Amino acid sequence: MGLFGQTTGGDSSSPLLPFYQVAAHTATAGPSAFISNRKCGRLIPRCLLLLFLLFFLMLFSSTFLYLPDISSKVQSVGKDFLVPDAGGQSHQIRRPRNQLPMPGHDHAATGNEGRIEGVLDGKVHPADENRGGEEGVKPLDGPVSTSTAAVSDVETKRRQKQIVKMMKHAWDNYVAYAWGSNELRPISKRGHNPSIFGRAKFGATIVDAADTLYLMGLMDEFKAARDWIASNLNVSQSDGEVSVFEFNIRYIGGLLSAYALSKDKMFLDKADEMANAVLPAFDTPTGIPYAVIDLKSKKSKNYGWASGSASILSEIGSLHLEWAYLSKMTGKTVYREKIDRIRNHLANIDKPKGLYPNYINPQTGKWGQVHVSMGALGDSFYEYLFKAWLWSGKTDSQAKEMYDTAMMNVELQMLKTSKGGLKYFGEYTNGRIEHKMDHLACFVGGLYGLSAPYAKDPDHYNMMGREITRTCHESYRKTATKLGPEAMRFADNVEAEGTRPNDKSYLLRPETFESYFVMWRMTKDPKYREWGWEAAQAIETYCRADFGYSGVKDVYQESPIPDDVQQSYFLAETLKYLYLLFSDDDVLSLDKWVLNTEAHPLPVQNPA
Ligand code: DMJ
Repeated sequence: MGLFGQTTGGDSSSPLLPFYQVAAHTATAGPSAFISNRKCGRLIPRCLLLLFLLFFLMLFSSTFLYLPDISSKVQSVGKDFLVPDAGGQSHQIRRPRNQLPMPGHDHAATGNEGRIEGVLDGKVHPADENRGGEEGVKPLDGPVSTSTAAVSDVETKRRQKQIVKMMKHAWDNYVAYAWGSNELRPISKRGHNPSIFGRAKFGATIVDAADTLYLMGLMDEFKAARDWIASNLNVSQSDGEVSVFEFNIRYIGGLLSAYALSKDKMFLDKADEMANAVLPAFDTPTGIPYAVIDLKSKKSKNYGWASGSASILSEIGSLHLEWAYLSKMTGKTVYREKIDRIRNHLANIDKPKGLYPNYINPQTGKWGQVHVSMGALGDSFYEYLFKAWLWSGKTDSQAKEMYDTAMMNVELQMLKTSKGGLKYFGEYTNGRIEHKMDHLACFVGGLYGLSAPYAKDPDHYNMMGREITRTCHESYRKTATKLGPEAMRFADNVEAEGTRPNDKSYLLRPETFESYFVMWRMTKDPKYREWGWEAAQAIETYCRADFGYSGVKDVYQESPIPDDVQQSYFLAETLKYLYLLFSDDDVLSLDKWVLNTEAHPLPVQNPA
């Protein structure tokens, strides 16, 4: 029986036909109405063939008509839809659902016209090439590479450009939605003014980001930052208590670095003004400064929570680079005198088991609670001992001796190896070790690498640099987002993982990338560039919002909730280290520049 075999002379639309036959008949009656039923009745096989051809023709044309829609969907999903891996295969990346808006939907606009090229170390930075802002800011579109083989120079250059695009996205949205505020809230599109900078809008992101803009050749943006600083950054505009430490590393360090790079004296004058405003914080019997100061009233104090209002080691020990350079550039000895006094006190005081506790009383000069850490409260004290020696042209032997001895003793007391063979620094409290290492401590891998050539046992320092950096990479590798936790713990069944709610955030921190960058420069092992690229893509996937970059609250969740803060150090440090990781060695040569703990480069004095 043929398809139309039962239409025995009756009306083809006869209600007598069974339902399926009416449907079939109607289906062929539209575009193919020119085929007579009679003819079909006689030539059924040929007719069927024709019908099949028509069917495929319809299918093809409808697909064609829908194509633009499909392709625009693929475009809007971008790399998160299909990402080719190193082997050329495709796989899906999971994007956080509901929390972070999809990238690429809205971009803050800044003009791209009138650019000039930046010059550094006699090397011209191709500002036009670097901008990546011409066609709007797009998310990273590169492959997720798991290979540790060296990638080509072209690929490295491409990655570097992608980091510049990230900087543009962070900066442009800060300009559009938070200009003059300290930081940006990238989800709610407004300013964020954390208490460490006082109550006023004091442009922390502008000052912190300026040298990164300069290095990346984003000269229009650098000029906008420069003009804001020249017109608006005045101590008289400050309000409330600022952290002496944060003010130093971000403002004074940022200004000095912008001065060192651009030679624009306005930056030096501002740094001088800022440091001068902080001086009253040092008016203690020991010269050890208080933690916070009201820049207007000049009142200073310590935090009540800090071991009975003690000063904090990392804070009082992270002034040396900036203040020594400031003295040298301004000719004002007062800055140098302040830091020398702190240094001498720390050098001469008795140390429990050779360790430097995190708390010290500025009235008595005695240690507070014996808590020792390479992370929060301790970290950059160790960094500044070594870097002060480097900065001095390797002449500050007191700093180098203190560094060598301090590192020997923290290793003796606090260096541990996990069951799985990961090396880490635990935290020491009165002889007991807590098996926890902060993300903040992840700079230590790079510090070991940087200091290895000058160590008594360079091989040991190199090994430590590699191993601590590996541990930090592991803490990233083990998360759902491939972002590292704020703190990692080690126990019988726990290896480099955050286990408590407060451990699990990622606050756009730079320390792990700092170590990747330094270890790359020191060893040329391509895995550090690969690790940095993996992390950049993880940031792009999980931290990028429509209006900037946000930290996330739980790196172990596939759809982490954003914290809605774009930290100023993300522009000062995180993106700068990633940019430098994909740069040639003569961009901020480590023989000529020392980076402060906020990644603000200062020129080495009388390099050997
Ligand atoms: C930065 O401000 C500095 O790196 C500081 O030394 C530690 N904390 C942040 C970044 O995590």
